[in-house]
Amino acid sequence: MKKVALMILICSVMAFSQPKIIVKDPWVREVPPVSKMSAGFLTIINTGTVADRLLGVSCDASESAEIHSMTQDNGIMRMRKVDSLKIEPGKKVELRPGGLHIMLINLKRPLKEGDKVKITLTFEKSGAITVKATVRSMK
Ligand SMILES: [Cu+2]
Repeated sequence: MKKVALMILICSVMAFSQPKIIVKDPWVREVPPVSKMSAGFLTIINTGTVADRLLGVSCDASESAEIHSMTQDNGIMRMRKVDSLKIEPGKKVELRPGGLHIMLINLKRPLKEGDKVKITLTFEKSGAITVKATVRSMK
């Protein structure tokens, strides 16, 4: 009986030591029809007890997608590919204009305000999470 109780305790502790990822407010920037690139933004929240890592992104509206950071080098904005993004427990990471973003490369269709696109985020521990992002105008 005691052994069983201990087992249950260990199992429940293990079950709690997990990341819990919530993806909020996904949206994609509207671009002119000639544009082959756009960017997606969202907030990733980890309400779990251990860190997780965003390993990759994809989008149904573009041939490929990458996680990018944006930094200013002597007044010039530069984008760099980020291999992975660590999401600490109890923390949130915001992807927003001027900072981290999801680069949508080679758009398959024009993105007009109000359109919906699917963005899939692949996490090391939480697996794949797909969200529906709304296309928004920057104006
Ligand atoms: Cu970019």
